[in-house]
Amino acid sequence: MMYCWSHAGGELRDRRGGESRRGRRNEGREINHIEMRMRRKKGLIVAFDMEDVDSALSLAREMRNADGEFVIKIGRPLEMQAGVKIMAKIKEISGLPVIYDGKIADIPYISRRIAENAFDAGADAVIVHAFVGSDVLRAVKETGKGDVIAVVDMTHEGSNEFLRRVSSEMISAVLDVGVDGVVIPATDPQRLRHFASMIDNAYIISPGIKTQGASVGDAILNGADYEIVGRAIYTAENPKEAAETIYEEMIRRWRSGRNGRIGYRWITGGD
Ligand code: 6CN
Repeated sequence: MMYCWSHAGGELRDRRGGESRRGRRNEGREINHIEMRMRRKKGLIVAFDMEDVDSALSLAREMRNADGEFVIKIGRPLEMQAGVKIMAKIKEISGLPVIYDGKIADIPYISRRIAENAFDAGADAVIVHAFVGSDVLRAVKETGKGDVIAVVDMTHEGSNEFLRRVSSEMISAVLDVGVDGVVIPATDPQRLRHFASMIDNAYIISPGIKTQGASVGDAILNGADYEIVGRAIYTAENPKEAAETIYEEMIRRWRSGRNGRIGYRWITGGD
């Protein structure tokens, strides 16, 4: 049986969302993969893209007691200021799972080395670009050290030039490789809904909320598992409160929207 962290309180849960049990933290092996879809959780990924290391650490500390289901995504701007060791530190003081968002896009050997460095530094998951090809995704997956999340579409205007033309093909390819998660923008809800209907065995994380135009809850209502929010949280006067408020709003919309109209399997059975 595989176990993963319940970020609510350092408990272990079995992968199928079963009972939690305290005190069995290690059992002799690394247990740190995030299992969003399979636990049928809906949650908020807080993007730590700030460059001020003290603010990052202070928000991480506050997030330990935040009300809601949270994951922290560490981006390159913060990593470049603080170094790779920031991941273990943030993970430890927040008690939350950490995604390394290096948007890895290199040859298999280098991509694998970047991912290994991130996992060894405490990341539970890494984000990799799908456009570089299946061999890269396989190389990262083969590390066996954590979740692999593939980018198949992006929120910015320029993704219309090239990337969006091949999103469907990339989704098929990344599912064949067996990635754990997929990044799909919240900014085009119909497209998200369509892609979500193609994805069964991977969780969907969705950026573009608030600052980039999508409303809180848009992604969850269209098949995503986690919404990603950065600036609307870390530039707020009280970032922890902003995270809690956004999380609450997201869950409120999801609860009211899933009565009837939303028929995705993983939504109807959610907890
Ligand atoms: O909420 P914000 O717009 O401040 O930040 C969005 C976050 C950033 O960390 C950005 O790197 O989501 C990430 N993101 C990703 C893919 C994409 O297409 N668009 C994004 O904004 C990812 N991962």
